[in-house]
Amino acid sequence: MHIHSGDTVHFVAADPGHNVQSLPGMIPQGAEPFAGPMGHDLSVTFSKPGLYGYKCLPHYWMGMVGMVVVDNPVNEQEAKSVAQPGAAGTRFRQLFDTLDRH
Ligand SMILES: [Cu+2]
Repeated sequence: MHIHSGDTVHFVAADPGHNVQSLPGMIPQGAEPFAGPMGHDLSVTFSKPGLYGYKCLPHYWMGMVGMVVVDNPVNEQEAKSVAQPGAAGTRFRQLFDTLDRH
C-alpha cells in the first residue's frame, strides 16, 4: 500500500497465530524496525519515506509478506537484493512488479 510520511497503519490480527514484523534490509536507512506479538494488532507510524517489507514470522516462507511504500520507494534497489525464502520470493517479485508499473 502507498501512504504518506506520518501516517499510521493499524495491522489487525484477524486470526491468532500470525504476527507482523519488518524485514532486515527492507526498511529505509534510519527507520525504526517494528515487530508485533503473535495474534495481536500492531499500530505503526511511518515517519521516514521509503519502502518497508514485512512478514509474518511463522509463515514467511509460505509467502505471507507485504509491502508499505511511504511517499517514495527510495530504498527499492536495496530491498530487492534481499534474499527471500520459498514463496516469499515469488510474492515480493509480484509486489515489486506492481510497484514498478505505477
Ligand atoms: Cu502467518
